[in-house]
Amino acid sequence: MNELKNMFVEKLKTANKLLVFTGAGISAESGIATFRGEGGIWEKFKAEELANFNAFMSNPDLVWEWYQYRRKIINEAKPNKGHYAIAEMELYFESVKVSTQNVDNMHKRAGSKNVYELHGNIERNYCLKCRTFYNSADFNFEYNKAPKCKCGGLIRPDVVWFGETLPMEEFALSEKAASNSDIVFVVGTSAVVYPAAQIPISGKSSGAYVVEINIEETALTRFADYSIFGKSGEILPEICKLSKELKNIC
Ligand code: BV8
Ligand code: ZN
Repeated sequence: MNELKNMFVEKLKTANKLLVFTGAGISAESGIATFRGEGGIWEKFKAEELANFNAFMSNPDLVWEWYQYRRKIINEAKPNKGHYAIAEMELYFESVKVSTQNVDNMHKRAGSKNVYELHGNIERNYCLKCRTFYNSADFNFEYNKAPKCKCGGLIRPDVVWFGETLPMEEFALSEKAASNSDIVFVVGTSAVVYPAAQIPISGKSSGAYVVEINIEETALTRFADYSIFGKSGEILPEICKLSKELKNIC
């Protein structure tokens, strides 16, 4: 075990470029429920019932209400020490990029400058008909009624639903970052949703050192060079502090 740790410290010392790939687990300590864990938001509902286009078209108010419920939780939540540690690490490395599956805006709120949102952002919405964008903050959208655009079209959340393709640019930039990084951190994801879960694997096949941070084993653990089991809100600040020391930045 110690040997692995020493290897990790060595990699951290010499690394210049990092990619941090995150999932719902990094926001758990902000009080934002994950998807698949116990107490996860999908325990009550099935993803198929809500996070897909057909569900929205057949019952727009139900799906809209679910997003309003999540927005309320996210607006009342704050980034946690894990989000802030990733933002701070930008001071100690040539580049730190974040590729997130989360739609909760927490990385940007914590100050991370290069964030690729693979599954969109719950704060943004757009009209199905004329594609006019609406920020949730600008509109006191009604809680449980899917709003209509001035053109009469239905407004939907700007998130990627099941069966929908990911934003090409965010995905391509994440793939490129994974392939050019010395270390790819994989934080708080069950790594079951594709094509997002492909990102760390692309990094690995391009020679990146893959470090997983999770409270339990996942589908990705067997790919990882080093797995650190525990809460990301506790582990990431430790890694940030170690990085600062290793780069002997006072
Ligand atoms: C696509 C946004 C091309 C919305 C999400 C059949 C038909 C169509 C597609 C498919 C199909 N079969 C498979 C697919 C592909 C499908 C897929 O992968 N399905 C899976 C479930 C099998 N993917 C898609 O549909 C994608 N699009 O493929 O398009 C296409 C087009 C047409 C037809 C075919 C293909 C689109 C996927 C995006 C779906 N949108 N969310 C919203 O948020 O409402 S997915 C959702 O899952 C979130 O984005 C979430 O981030 C993501 C991944 O989940 P995780 O983040 O990993 O969260 P999870 O709860 O699972 O895990 C949390 C982890 O954290 C756990 O490991 C836990 O241990 C850990 N943890 C908890 N606490 C902590 C912690 N770790 C550290 N510290 C802690 N404190
Ligand atoms: Zn419109």
